[in-house]
Amino acid sequence: MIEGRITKQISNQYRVTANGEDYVCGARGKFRNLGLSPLVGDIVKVNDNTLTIEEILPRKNELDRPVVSNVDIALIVTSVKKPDLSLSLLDKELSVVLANDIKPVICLTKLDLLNKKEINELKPLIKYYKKIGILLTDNKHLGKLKKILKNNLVVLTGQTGAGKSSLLNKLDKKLNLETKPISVVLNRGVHTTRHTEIYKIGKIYFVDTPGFSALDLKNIDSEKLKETFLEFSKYNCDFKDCNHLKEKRCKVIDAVSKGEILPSRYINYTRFIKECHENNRKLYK
Ligand SMILES: Nc1nc2c(ncn2[C@@H]2O[C@H](COP(=O)(O)OP(=O)(O)OP(=O)(O)O)[C@@H](O)[C@H]2O)c(=O)[nH]1
Ligand SMILES: [Mg+2]
Ligand SMILES: [Zn+2]
Repeated sequence: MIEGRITKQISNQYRVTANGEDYVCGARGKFRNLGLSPLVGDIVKVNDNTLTIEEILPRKNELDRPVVSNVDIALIVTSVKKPDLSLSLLDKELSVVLANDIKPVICLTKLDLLNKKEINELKPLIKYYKKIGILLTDNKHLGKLKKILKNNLVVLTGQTGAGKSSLLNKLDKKLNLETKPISVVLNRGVHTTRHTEIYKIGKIYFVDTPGFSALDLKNIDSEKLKETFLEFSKYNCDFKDCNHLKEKRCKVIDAVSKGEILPSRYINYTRFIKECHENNRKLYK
């Protein structure tokens, strides 16, 4: 028996990568009966005589778009200019990623387009996100980035034009992905059906669909959302299940007014929680 990861699906066959070798395998019929289908990303046990997948190890997470399991890191590619930095988008990506038990890593791009004043305005924000425990780096310090991502399964997220493809090209010179200035009209809406594939750049495993849409708070309830605002957890409000909205003597609201919590973080929290409630209401109708 060998243990490896499914790195590609080819109709009802799977490419399993184990110890650097690829095996094309079938799957036991019992999975179908159990309503369980092997997914790209799964860690599986394979019978090396018959090349059949015998066991799927428990998944730590499972994404819909792209369809992939056991994602370790979401690399949130965030440009600081062209397109301009959007803290609401960044906070939403962070929340969705954290709610899916994926570790977020922010990679800032286009820092070269900022002047001194703009850099200085950015510094306290960077410091804040680092302080609350989010890993943050940029597309200049590739050594640091590679070290963070090493041996992990990574999905990329970030808005169009943020520099995802450019970053991958820098990490692997052979890759040569198409990059385009944002002024170019993009062929959105043209979908070519294809299966998710995991490929390797150095010691990093990437999911090939750049643009995991982390923009959906669907399926996240307000309790979970609250947890994704990591910096709130250290405040013990008078009400044990305080939502930090209109409750009296809320220590989070207190911390916002004292400048301990970034105002944009709190504002985004209140917006997202509203979105969660609206989604939940739709669900129960
Ligand atoms: N000045 C500057 N330009 C950059 C940087 N990173 C990327 N770009 C440029 O930004 C544009 C968009 O980059 P892409 O890599 O195509 O962006 P993307 O995130 O892959 O975009 P989509 O594929 O549409 O989602 C290209 O013209 C890049 O050359 C950077 O750090 N600095
Ligand atoms: Mg791209
Ligand atoms: Zn509170």
